Amino acid sequence: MITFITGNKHKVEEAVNIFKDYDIKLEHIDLGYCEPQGTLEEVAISGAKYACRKLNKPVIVEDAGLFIRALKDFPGTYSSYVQDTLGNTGILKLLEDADDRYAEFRSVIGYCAPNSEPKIFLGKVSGEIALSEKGNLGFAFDPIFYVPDLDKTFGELTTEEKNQFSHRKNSLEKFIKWYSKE
Ligand code: ITT
Repeated sequence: MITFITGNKHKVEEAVNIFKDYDIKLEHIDLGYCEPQGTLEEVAISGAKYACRKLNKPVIVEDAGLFIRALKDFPGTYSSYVQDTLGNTGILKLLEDADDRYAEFRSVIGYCAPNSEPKIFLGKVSGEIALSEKGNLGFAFDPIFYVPDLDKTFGELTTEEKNQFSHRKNSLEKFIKWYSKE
């Protein structure tokens, strides 16, 4: 049994959908942990250590973000705050005149079990910032994250569809592969 520590119900829904294909039980707790300012990796490691010590059982946490090349990787580790303040309209405005619209979603899973060192697993997905919001599925930046190969934004994909490509799918799958061998 693994406990996923997050306050984001969309993350839970996606993780449940990914874990269902494997023989690993997942539960979810919204423990709330203090995120230090730092890289995704630093936040994932400290969150996993903290939650594991607190609950005394194996846990995963995830720190994720949207990294836009033309904005020097902004909002990156500030994604959650920027989504709540500037929102998608604000990001579109910042990129109004940008030719380079390349962006990446990154997800780092931090895993920690009692009496062992934490481990991290990175997943990414490449795309572009769309010219306008499209679709109302998914959450946060999904309607402005355009995937050229699909000719769709993440906001136009069901959870099932998003889970075939997403940063979260990639990081969780790396974790699951490693964990299954342990
Ligand atoms: P927890 O820390 O409790 O897990 P959170 O929403 O605060 O939940 P993060 O600290 O990892 O999660 O913040 C990442 C932010 O990046 C998130 O709030 C969204 O705004 C954005 N984000 C991450 N993954 C995303 C995705 O798959 N689709 C759209 N936006 C995403």
